[in-house]
Amino acid sequence: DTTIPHWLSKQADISPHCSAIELVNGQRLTFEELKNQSQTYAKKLADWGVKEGFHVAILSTNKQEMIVAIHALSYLKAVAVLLNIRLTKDELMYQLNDADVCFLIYPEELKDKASSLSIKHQASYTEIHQRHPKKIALAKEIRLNDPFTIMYTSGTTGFPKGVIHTYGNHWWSAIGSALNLGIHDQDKWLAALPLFHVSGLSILIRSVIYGMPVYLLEKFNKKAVHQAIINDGVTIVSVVTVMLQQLVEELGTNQYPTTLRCFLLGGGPAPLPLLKQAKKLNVPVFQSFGMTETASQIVTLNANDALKKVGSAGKALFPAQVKVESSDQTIGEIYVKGPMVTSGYYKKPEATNKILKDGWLATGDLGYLDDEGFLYVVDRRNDLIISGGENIYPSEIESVLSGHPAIKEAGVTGISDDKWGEVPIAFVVTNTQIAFDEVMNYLREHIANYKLPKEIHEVAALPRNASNKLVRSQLRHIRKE
Ligand code: S0N
Ligand code: AMP
Ligand code: MG
Ligand code: MG
Ligand code: MG
Repeated sequence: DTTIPHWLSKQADISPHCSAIELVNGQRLTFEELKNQSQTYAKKLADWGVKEGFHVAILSTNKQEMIVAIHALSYLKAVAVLLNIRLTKDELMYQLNDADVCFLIYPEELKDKASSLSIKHQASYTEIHQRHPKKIALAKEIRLNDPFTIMYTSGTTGFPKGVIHTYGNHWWSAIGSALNLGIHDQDKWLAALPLFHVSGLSILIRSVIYGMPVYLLEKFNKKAVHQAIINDGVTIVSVVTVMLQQLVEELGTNQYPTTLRCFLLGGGPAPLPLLKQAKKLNVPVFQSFGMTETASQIVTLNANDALKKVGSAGKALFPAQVKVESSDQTIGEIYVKGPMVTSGYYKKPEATNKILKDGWLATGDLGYLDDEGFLYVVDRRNDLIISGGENIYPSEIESVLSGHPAIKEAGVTGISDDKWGEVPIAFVVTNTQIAFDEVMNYLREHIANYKLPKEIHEVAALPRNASNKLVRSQLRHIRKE
């Protein structure tokens, strides 16, 4: 079991006066300040009752306090359960119960949402600040095998599963990224992606391990990102496709300064026309393939190959491997292996064993390797819809729809969408007549807005195969009839 010094304490020792966090308003926090704030916060959390091994949920937009809270939990050896703020009460309660959460932290403006959740111990950042630091010993070391974070990802069954990330998963992910992109003196990584996804969280971890500032945006806004690149010396920006699209639009016929060296693009497919346009404008896009289970990118295109392999997700990062299993040596399921891959889902050994064999993770995604070993992702895992980088499983929407008394059964599939990439549409067989608005209002109570179907079609029957299983791929054809 490998042990390293606590990474934030270590960075505060090596580069105390370097910037750890920069905000749009010019405010900044050094590593020494971040360490001090996080340690004090840890002692206040301890005063509230948080102990080693406890699961503490954070429901928050990207705020400095969120970063402080995450590091504070590591000083207590507690586990951070990171919640997607767009989810409904039902969806959040499912995750809170499943993850055995007993404490919940949130910013003041999310108080209403938080109080609707039946978690006994809950407090806003401000309320925790008002506590007295308890005199306790904080972690001086990090054991790489210990769990650090849990975040939920939906599954084909419609029930989200908690992906456990150990410190080691995050450590190796950060190292793998550095061995590909390098660490430059002036590096400053912009975080506009939510910190409750590993896309955002991984930026914080890289920051602490590299001694590099995070430029933190509370939420994505194309003008703010543009300005940060032009005026504030941001060198790397993590993006999903819908963000890159908006940024390229904002850029127009201008060029970014040469200080910008990388848009790390992940979280879903990238349309070829967008990649080609970016190439034409000298926008440095690095496509990548990764998932929550791989603690961020695991396959990434590097700078030397970016131009000649447009459309490829690249090669496995240094500590990782990728292979494609197919019967005919062409397109098949993508498997990945490496120390950044999760050891499994929280309390779900069966689901874990299903995807992990001999260290290889079955991604469920389809692709091929070209003759030089570059990965091309051609199709995603079963039925998964990715809208603006957020995952939606048809079964989640179907089970909510069929829970309505007027709806007998439902089928959901994705259609392509200019803005979001893909969006869900639904087909329902009804018992009694029901208005579209009524269905939508009912759905809004149960599922996050980004999951709401853009169309609902009433049909006489759903397409089923010989064994009576719903054939989702045929749904879109019914729509055209
Ligand atoms: C794209 C985002 C920013 C859009 O959100 P925005 O503009 O803030 O929306 P709002 O103003 O809050 O809401 C406006 C209306 O739009 C709806 N809406 C919001 N998001 C979506 C969506 N995704 N799809 C459909 N509709 C959406 C709202 O509901 C609202 O409507 P009303 O008013 O009716 O409620 C935002 O969606 C976003 O942040 N997306 C990205 C999420 C993300 O990070 N995904 C990646 C997850 N994957 C991973 O973490 C693994 C891969 C990875 O690590 C990675 C990924 C990318 C880059 C790098 C890496 C890496 O390897 O490091
Ligand atoms: P998540 O766990 O939410 O991050 O979702 C990860 C999923 O996004 C993967 O399983 C893929 O289906 C999809 N994905 C990630 N990277 C790519 C890529 N480069 N091309 C196509 N799909 C991708
Ligand atoms: Mg917006
Ligand atoms: Mg996702
Ligand atoms: Mg019903």
